[in-house]
Amino acid sequence: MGKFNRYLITAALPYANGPVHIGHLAGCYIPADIYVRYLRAKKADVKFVCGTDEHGVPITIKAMKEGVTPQDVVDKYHKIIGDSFAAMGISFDIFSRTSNQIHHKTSQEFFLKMYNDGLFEEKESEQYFDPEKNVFLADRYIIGTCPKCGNDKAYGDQCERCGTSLSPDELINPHSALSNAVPVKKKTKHWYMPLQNYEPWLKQWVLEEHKDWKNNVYGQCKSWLDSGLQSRAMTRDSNWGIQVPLPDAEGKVLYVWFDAPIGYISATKELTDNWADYWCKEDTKLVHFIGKDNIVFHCIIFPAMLKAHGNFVLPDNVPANEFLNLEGEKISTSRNWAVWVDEFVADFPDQQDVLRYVLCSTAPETKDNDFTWKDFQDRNNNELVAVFGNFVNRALVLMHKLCGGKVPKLHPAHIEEGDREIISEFATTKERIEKSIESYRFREALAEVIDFARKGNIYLQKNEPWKLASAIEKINKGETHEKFTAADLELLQARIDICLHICLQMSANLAIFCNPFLPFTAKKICHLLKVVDRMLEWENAGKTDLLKVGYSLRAPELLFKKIEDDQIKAQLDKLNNSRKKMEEAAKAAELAAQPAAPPKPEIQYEDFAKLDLRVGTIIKAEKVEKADKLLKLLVDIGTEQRTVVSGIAMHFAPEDIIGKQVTLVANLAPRKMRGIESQGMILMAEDKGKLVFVNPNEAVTPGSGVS
Ligand code: B3M
Ligand code: ZN
Repeated sequence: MGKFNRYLITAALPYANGPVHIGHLAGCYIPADIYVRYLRAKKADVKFVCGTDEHGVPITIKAMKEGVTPQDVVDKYHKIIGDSFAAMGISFDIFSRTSNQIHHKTSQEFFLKMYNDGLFEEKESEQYFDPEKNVFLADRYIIGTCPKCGNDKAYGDQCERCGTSLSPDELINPHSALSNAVPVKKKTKHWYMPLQNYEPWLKQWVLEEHKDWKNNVYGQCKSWLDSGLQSRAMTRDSNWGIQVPLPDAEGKVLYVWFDAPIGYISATKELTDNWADYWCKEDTKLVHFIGKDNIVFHCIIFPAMLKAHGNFVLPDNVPANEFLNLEGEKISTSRNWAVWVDEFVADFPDQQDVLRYVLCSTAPETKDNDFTWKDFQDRNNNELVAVFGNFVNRALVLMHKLCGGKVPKLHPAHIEEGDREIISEFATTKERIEKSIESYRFREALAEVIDFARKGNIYLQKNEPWKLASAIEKINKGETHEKFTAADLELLQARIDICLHICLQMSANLAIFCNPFLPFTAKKICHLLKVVDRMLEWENAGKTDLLKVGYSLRAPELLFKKIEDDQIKAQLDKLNNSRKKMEEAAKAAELAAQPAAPPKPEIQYEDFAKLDLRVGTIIKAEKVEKADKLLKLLVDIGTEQRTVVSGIAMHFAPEDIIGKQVTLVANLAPRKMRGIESQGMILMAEDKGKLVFVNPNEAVTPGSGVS
């Protein structure tokens, strides 16, 4: 790891406007945690910082939707998010928040230094303004009709229905989300960072000096740099955020993407008085773990800020992941298509390592990837239970059965080729894991861990110590015809000992190898092997003598348990139901917002008098075959019974409407529907999508006229 003497590892600061889901974990928190745990095991000097991003438009929108203050929102989600990470074993050294005083101060000082060095352009521009609420409107706060798809709830920056990015000018009928007023344009002053001035340096630094960055990251940077950078406003008009520290800047706050990455610095300050060692000394390796949507901010804008300010180290790497989908669809908060971490922890207590395992093995390291509950079950049952857990369990069970509960001897004189082969795997596996982790290929590293257990199972299967044991038993009972010497017996026991000695040393190594990925499991193995957690230090990896001969170990306990079909079904049902509920709520909201039908043109009394309206009683009702919406009714109108086909099957069950009185248009020309002649039409009132019969408010004789 060469020229670096300390490590500063950051994970993106999640917006405190909602809980975190598995996409967040897979995108950056699990990879970052694996890397940090590995570094700690190597006894590197490392700090792992994170916290919640508590400014910006998403927070204020959430507050507006929930009718609470932005402060309420961030307090609530800072806690929920922090608890979720802690439960998942994400081992931050600090989980801070950007609303802290220290962060406000740090960000303002950063801004002022750049300001005093003359690094901002002050520019006036026209921005949308809400004349009723007297505030400037961020693009998100302007709502209107999407010119592409007609969605009348498109935002000024994007239409969430068709995904088009928009600018407020493109919206049809734009109005303010705060007041419904039509926004007007108004002049406002802001401080811009001329990113184009940093372009030559960025091209050199990223495109020439960081060819080692991941393809997806390098590619995005290249396309930004190739298309040319422009000045970007580093301040906003808002009342939620960090005040611009200048005298003539009332109502102006720092742009959230200006302050948020500075949050990494503030969090380090909060963590340690030696923060400057981590941020200012050239021998620090700074690594930002993020998701792909944050690449430009971490690879271009924030480095340009650090460079402009001076005295700070720059990131050595930004190993961003792509996105994780869920059951073949994009994870979506608004459609509630997500697996929320707090809910996972509640539904699968003590199975955090299973999620860590699955999210690492399917991590979207090079391209978007899919999480499915079936795959979650399969990987647990076929890999963690059947390979990893099974191997450690067999080693312990057999040792208790065949070696008296103590670590058996190795008997060097009786070692064979197969033993030597597996022993050589200890060191090579360690090297491969190191290499993969150090190049941010965590899936590959984790596959090596499981492979090691798989090799253990094969080795055990080949040596079959249980068969050797039953051979010894037979000999001792005199159940065999051949002659056996004491030396023969000794050799058989030696072979059992060697095999289990090796399997137990492998189990100890598995604890060390899996520790960065599956920390809860590593601890469990230490407990079973009665070793202290210090054994997990990386310098012990690959050693073949971690457990002392004659040392007695604990009774085996299963490391992983099978996940049953009904658990998976419950998760899929939950996912589908929650989405259904969201869709229904959205539909209901849409209907509720629908105005009553527009007025129709005036008619004369004669037009109305043409209608023969009569009260009838429904005496029979049944569904029309192969027509979801239709009911076939028999209506008694005194003089006769009429068959009426009515499109109300989605609203009423046939058995519930028998005996109900209705108003019938009795002289409507008959019409065939689904082969049934409909002899009239029933009047209905429609109330925001709900249908109600129009009938007299007390029972009348069927056939009574209505006029
Ligand atoms: N809060 C965006 C996000 O959560 C943003 C990251 C800030 S990292 C400095 O995706
Ligand atoms: Zn649209």
